[in-house]
Parts: sequence; structure tokens; C-alpha cells
Amino acid sequence: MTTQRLFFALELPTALQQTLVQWRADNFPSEAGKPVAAANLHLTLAFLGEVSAATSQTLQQLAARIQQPGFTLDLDDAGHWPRPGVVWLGCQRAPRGLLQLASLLRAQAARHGCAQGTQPFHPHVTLLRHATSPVALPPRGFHWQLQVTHFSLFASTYAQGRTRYKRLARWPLSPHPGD
Ligand code: 2AM
Repeated sequence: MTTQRLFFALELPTALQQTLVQWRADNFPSEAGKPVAAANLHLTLAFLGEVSAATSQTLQQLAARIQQPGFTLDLDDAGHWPRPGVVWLGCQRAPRGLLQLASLLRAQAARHGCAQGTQPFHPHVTLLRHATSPVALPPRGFHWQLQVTHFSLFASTYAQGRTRYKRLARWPLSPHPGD
């Protein structure tokens, strides 16, 4: 059976990806960890793992039925998880819309055999991997804001030492109230 390694995520605009890469270069020494490529910077909503074509299709049909308003995301927090070796960007207050969307996608995934683990959802954009030694984090005060209007399904592949994410599908959120 062929499977694909899949995850639902929020894409970051290319300009923001570039800005974050520059900020990372300015704020972290090269020995802090392995930088995630600009095009791979994203925020995972639900990780599905290795999924069959049938399960992928089912989860995509369910995703297409989701009706939720868009929301504003403020990236204004950073942290370091030494055990998985991840330095991340996140939000001091996660918007309710983000938590609802992730919760729904994770519940649908779990119901179709994609175990969601026991860790609570902590929305984050991974900036560095293999960051297992102590890392000095930039002081708070940085802040990037984005309007989230879509969510997407990605396939992750690894070849010749490089991870690539391919977007398989994308769905709109309804217009943000007040927009
Ligand atoms: P990470 O950045 O915190 O490692 C593609 O690999 C995406 O799925 C990444 O955002 C990654 O999160 C996430 N991911 C990979 N394995 C995962 C797992 N077992 N549980 C939750 N998320 C996972």
C-alpha cells in the first residue's frame, strides 16, 4: 500500500518567510541549530503521519466541509524545546479560531486512525532543528501579524538530505468578521 506523510498546516506568505529567515540569521548563531528552509516555514495544525490514499481522500472531504471564519495570527513569542531540539515562533495568545480549526482537524484525523499523541496542541513555526544545546532567545518585542484566510494539506518528502513540503490541497476560511 502506498502511503504519504501528511499534515494540515497554515502557510506563511513568502515575504514573511523571508523576513523570518533574516530575523533568525540576525538573532541566532549558526551553531544554535539547523535552520528550516524559508519555503518550509509553516504552522502545523494536525500531523497525520503515514496515510493511505483512501484515508487522505476521506480527510480531504471532511476538510472541504469545514466552515470557519478566518482569524488574525500574531507571531510574538519564541521558545526552545531542547528534547526534540526545536526553536520555534508562536503566539503569546493563540486566537480562538486557530485552536478551533486545529482541534477539529485533529479530532477528524484521530477518528480515521491518525493518532494525535498526548501532547497538547502548541501552535508554532519551527525555525531551527537539532537545537539540543541551550539557546539564547531574542528578547520579546518582535511581532509579525498575518491574516489567515486558508488552510492546507501538505505531503512531506525526504530525498538527498532535503525535506520538501508539497501542497496537495487548500481550503478557504470564511471572511474574517470586520474585514
Ligand atoms: P515540528 O516542526 O514541531 O517538528 C511536518 O513534519 C510537520 O509536522 C512539522 O511541523 C512537524 O512539527 C510536524 N510533526 C512531525 N512529526 C510530528 C508528530 N509526531 N506529532 C506532531 N507533529 C509532528
